[in-house]
Amino acid sequence: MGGLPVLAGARKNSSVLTPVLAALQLIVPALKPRIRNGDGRPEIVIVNMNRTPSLLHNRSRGGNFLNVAVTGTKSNRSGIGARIIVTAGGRKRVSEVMSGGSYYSSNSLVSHFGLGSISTVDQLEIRWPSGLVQKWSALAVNQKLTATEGVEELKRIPQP
Ligand SMILES: [Ca+2]
Repeated sequence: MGGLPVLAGARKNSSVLTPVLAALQLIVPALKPRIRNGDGRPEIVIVNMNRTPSLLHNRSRGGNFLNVAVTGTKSNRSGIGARIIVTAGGRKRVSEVMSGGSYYSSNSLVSHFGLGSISTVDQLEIRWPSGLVQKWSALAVNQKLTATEGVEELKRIPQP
């Protein structure tokens, strides 16, 4: 792999991951057919100091999922601090949009919810930093939704 350790899979739609994957695909064209973003199996990219990046390729079988991106209007545009609550299969899953993780690390601004064999999301709730709370119900799985603060309609992007 020409100095690029591929340890485990990758996808294209993450705002953080996309530029890194584009760079990786320029470096190692052989990776291009194998790296797919938004397939419900997230990858991890490690940007090593003074060395080539490492890609942790997710080769798991995967299951159903929902990816949620947010755009603030009254709150900050990136939606940092928004709390996303997904209720499905009798359980609640919570994610909070954060700008960073630990030292020299960053998280995707798109929240990923793994749902296994669950085929419908009962409810999606977003609690915006401004205090606004929005809810949607009966949503399909295996798609990326983009919610804009204060806008009732969700932008839907089917995923491969
Ligand atoms: Ca993937």
